[in-house]
Amino acid sequence: MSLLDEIHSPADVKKLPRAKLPQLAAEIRSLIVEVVSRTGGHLASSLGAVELAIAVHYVFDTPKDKLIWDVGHQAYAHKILTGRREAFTTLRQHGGLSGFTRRSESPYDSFSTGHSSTSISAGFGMACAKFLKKEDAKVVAVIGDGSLTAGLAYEGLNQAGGNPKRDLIVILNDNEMSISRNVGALSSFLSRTFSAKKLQELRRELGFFFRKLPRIGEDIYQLAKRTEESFKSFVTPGMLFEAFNFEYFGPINGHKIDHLIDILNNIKYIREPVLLHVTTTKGKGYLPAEKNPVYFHGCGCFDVTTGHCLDRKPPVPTYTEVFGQTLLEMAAEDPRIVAVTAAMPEGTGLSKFAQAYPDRFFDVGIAEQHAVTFSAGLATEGFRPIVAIYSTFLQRAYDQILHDVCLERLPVILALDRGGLVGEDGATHHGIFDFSYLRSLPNLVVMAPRDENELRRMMRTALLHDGPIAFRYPRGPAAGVPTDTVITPIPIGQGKILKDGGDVAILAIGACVIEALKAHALLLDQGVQASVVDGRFVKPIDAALIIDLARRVPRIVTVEENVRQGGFGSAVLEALNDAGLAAVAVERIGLPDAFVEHGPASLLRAKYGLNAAGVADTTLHLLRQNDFPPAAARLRRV
Ligand SMILES: Cc1ncc(C[n+]2csc(CCOP(=O)(O)OP(=O)(O)O)c2C)c(N)n1
Repeated sequence: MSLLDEIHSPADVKKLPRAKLPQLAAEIRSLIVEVVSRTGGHLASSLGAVELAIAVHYVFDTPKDKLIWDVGHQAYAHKILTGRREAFTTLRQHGGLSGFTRRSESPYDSFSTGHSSTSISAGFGMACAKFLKKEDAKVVAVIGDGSLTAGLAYEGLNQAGGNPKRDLIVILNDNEMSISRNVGALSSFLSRTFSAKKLQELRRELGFFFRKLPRIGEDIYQLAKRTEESFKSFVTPGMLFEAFNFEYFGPINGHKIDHLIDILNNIKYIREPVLLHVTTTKGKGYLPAEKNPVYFHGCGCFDVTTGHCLDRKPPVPTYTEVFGQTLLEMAAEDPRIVAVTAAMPEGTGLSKFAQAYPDRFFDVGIAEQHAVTFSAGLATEGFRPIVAIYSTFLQRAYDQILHDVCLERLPVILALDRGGLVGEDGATHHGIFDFSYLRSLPNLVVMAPRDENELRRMMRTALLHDGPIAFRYPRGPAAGVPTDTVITPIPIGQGKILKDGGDVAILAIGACVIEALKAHALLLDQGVQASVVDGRFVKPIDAALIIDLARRVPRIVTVEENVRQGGFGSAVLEALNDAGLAAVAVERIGLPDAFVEHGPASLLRAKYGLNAAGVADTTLHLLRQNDFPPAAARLRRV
């Protein structure tokens, strides 16, 4: 019988003798590999944190003591140990366990996560609350070295270190990797652990030597020890955290459960901020993931024996690939083009650009705010920075877009990847707010391509535009249309009528246009002649086209993969209202004023009426409600 069968909560872990814990770790690893091979997920990060999860639950009294996993993508072992072993097979499935930590999922998930670098701030908030409530509980925040590249983490360290009476334990899980190799001064600082280890050996040998010297030996030893302490702080990572008033311990091997437990048992009694530096191997225990941690950071389904990906490669390139390839082509012609990513060169399709133009490529770490203001700086000097960031993560940089880019009309190009529903990563990752949050900013142009050819044209449009401009495109395969060899720009603010029918007009934006075109065919089967318009621009919207259309076809359906409030449909309503056409019947299809759960994107699209059948259904509903046709009862649901 396996040990895991007996583990229903951390209390059961505590019952195990320490000698059994490595076996427990091995069983957890097998379960994680087996399940993630079928569901996809953040394999390498979670495999690296198995011993850490066991040790923390062994030593601390969770959920009374609070445990926060930064990002939450490495918390699979934590889920398995905290009563979710059986449900673990539903990981990232619609209705199943989330791929991140969720307060609504378990009392052991102290904080809901998904976006990085929040753990220290949230943890310190909890520590202060415990202090105010006079509750004797510990707060432990586990953060990766990648997540420690974000400014937010330092804001937390700064406040926590300035209030030494509120104790907080930060565990730095250092695997030298973000999604790709970690970048910047911090990562080279942390990797000085080798010299730290060497230093410890040296200290031991010297201490032994000095103490053996007759009479003066002890004095020399004490002097050397004091000097060494200050010397050590120059060459070890401890210096940084000690400067923040954190008591620093480590670096220790994060796969040796015994050591972890010993040190956690010691530091849990320290009544001031503590940082424990733990070194781990990303993908630990599963060779394919150890060898290729970038691929297995967030992978699809794979064959456990070979580690080979089982997801079929789509027959057409993804939007991300088209973006990356087109940027390469454009950069060859235009030396002003520079590319900026916030720790996601692979995810945003910029790896080839980085290889071809290392001097014109900037990975700034998980620092979206900095990425935008840094790009504003580049733009003031005549460069054309393209900042490629997932729609959901660009939310972090709202004020930088407003204050540093739009206010100054700087020609920064925002490429928002993963716009719309992203699927299994769920509520923290859907890119469904960008139309609304960008549309309110003066001077900013906001576009969304319906297919890859339009994406390329929008990239050309952006490069020719002398001001801030954004385009957003979805996750996954493009539409599969042929692309023009000569890329022509699109006049700013110009939509396009793709089908001209007099019964109803469907105004769509982005990839929804393809669904609208399919809905057009479904409606024709029902005897309905629909116009289909590709809005192309969320801002400035093509008001002239919309008003002209509304005068001819007074029933309008708008379609967008964005929340309904403040998005493309709202822009259409405003344009109609401004033109005195408020009486036109408008139905807006989009996402509700709620957070959308995780699940396959196709399923979510169907659920929220964003696929062709949904668009046709809503259109028929609008027609039924607006006296069309006279024999409205004949209209079937599709
Ligand atoms: C604000 C934000 N930007 C980007 C990401 C995407 N992302 C998820 S995990 C990750 C790397 C985290 O590295 P680290 O903290 O070292 O954890 P590891 O996966 O190496 O264990 C990134 C960039 C994110 N979750 N949040």
